[in-house]
Amino acid sequence: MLATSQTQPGSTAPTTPPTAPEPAPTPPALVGMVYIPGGEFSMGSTDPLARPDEAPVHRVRVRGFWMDATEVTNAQFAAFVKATGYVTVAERPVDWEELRKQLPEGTPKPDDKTLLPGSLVFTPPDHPVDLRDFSQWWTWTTGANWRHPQGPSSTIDGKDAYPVVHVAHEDALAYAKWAGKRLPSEAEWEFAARGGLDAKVNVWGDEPVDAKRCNTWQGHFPDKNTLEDGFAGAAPVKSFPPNGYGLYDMAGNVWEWCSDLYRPDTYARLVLVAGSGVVIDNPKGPEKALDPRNPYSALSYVHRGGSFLCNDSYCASYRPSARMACPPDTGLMHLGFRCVSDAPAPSVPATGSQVAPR
Ligand SMILES: [Ca+2]
Repeated sequence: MLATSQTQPGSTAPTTPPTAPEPAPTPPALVGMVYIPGGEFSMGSTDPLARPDEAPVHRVRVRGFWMDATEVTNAQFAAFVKATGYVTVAERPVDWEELRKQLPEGTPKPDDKTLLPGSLVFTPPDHPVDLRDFSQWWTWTTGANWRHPQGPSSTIDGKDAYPVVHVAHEDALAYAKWAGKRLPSEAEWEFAARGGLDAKVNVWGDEPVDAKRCNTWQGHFPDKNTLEDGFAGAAPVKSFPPNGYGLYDMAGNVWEWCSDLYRPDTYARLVLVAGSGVVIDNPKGPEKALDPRNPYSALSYVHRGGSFLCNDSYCASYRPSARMACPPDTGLMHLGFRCVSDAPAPSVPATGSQVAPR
């Protein structure tokens, strides 16, 4: 309009300099997501902190996909529950017939009180403990679930922006289906976590972890948390800087479920089949799980990224290559998820503002 009003009578319309086309608006279903361009990367790690299941390092190619910029929050999960009436695994009575399949044969049925709905809550001891015995700091807590993360007397009031926790794998799948999304594969998760940096130890590069980079544990685990990062437990999403793709909390805060079943030798088996040096295309995990930590469970799914409990003395799993797993019905106070989408790539190449407004 301004250019027209300034046009002199009889003159031709002024030529305006060409401008870059406006990025296409992000579809509502993708708000809060970041487009991760596909590519190749070195999956796994040989870092001194790496565990055997992170080897061998091998080349992997993934296709482009959208990923939630943050862990799924309490507000987002509450919207799902409100819309669907969904009841999480931790809110249902424990199914003894299912549970006994994950226990040694002949395990007696426990007292009915211990089969009431509940989940595992981090209960720090006040003294150093044997780090081989996680029962020293995890307590089965009746009434603990996503609405009551620390137990029945706790709430999520005022914690809309905190990551939802105590979600079992099937809870995460149910949310993803409702949202028109899916869980990421291990390969997609690790590619995204690396933020465009290949073969680095951490999501920010090779510099060591510190309290400004992510929400982990400072001090002596599990009895003394010095709180240098300001958080004893989970932090609101986006409390720490994003990675190179604009993804938050890919290191620490809460663990994140993936779609793949777990085996400690996943990578060795892939390389054996594909051949050494071959780029493995879009791996989706093994057909059957094998989890030495849960030897009686037929299913065990990968989770990634570490949590507010990660500490180098025990579990340096804030590294993007670190792998962990649980049976699908497990809920934990430090385990959540984020989703991905196979929606088409944005029509205009992203220029650093891929994150849609929330
Ligand atoms: Ca995380």
